[in-house]
Amino acid sequence: MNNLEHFRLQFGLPSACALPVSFLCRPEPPAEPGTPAHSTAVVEMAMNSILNPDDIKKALDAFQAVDSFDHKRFFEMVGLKAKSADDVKKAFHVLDADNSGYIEEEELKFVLKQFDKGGRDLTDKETKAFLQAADKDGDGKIGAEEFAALVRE
Ligand SMILES: [Ca+2]
Ligand SMILES: [Ca+2]
Repeated sequence: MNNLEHFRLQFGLPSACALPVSFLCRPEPPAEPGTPAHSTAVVEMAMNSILNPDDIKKALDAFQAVDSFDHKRFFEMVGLKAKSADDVKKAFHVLDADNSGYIEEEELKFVLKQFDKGGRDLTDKETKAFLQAADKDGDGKIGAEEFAALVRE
């Protein structure tokens, strides 16, 4: 059931296009061109241009085991901790896959895949711990400042 159908049923309205409210009959607006549709190839290139691919591989290998992820050691191993503020910012933008200006929990779960497409998903436990460590203002997502502070920890 789509939203329109749901709306119609909820308010006991007749079939949508019999309504005088013409906006309800309009088809979904087309997606904005060039927005989300995240290309893995582009992402990989971006992370690889900031960090050494060998370091990324080593770091990902080190945290293969479920629930072994440790963001402090990870950022150190991939070499991000030693990078300039500018590079850390670039990394943040790669991890903010939907360009919302924040790394949300959903993005955090797949954070290792942004370093290398062979990276595993974080478990819910790891994702929550990661978010909690970074989210100093408690809004449930990681801002650029929070990310930079976490990397430097
Ligand atoms: Ca985001
Ligand atoms: Ca936050």
